[in-house]
Amino acid sequence: MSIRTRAVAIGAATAAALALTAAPALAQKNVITVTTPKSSPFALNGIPKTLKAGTYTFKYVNNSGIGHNLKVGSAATPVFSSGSKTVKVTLKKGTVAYECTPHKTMMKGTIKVT
Ligand SMILES: [Cu+2]
Repeated sequence: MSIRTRAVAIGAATAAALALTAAPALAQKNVITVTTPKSSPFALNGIPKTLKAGTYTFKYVNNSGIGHNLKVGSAATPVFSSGSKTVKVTLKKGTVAYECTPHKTMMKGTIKVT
């Protein structure tokens, strides 16, 4: 690595450290909105396939009129049929399962946590 390349690399590392320091102000970024629309009443839309390890608030908006919940890992919202509820969960590296407990044979999936 040349001196110049190294200087650029150190600059990038400093920028990354500053970004980490600023992260708490961006906590809102960790809100994930999940929806079940009336037009697709057994869908769980908006759940990412991958997430970085960390604490997230899943805001589940259920517009279906059918009683659903959102369980991510071991944390779950109550079952409800309209409006929205939130569930906060800390995700660790690995694979995390999510589901709607009353309909877990079809409303389910996994998130890869990196
Ligand atoms: Cu359900």
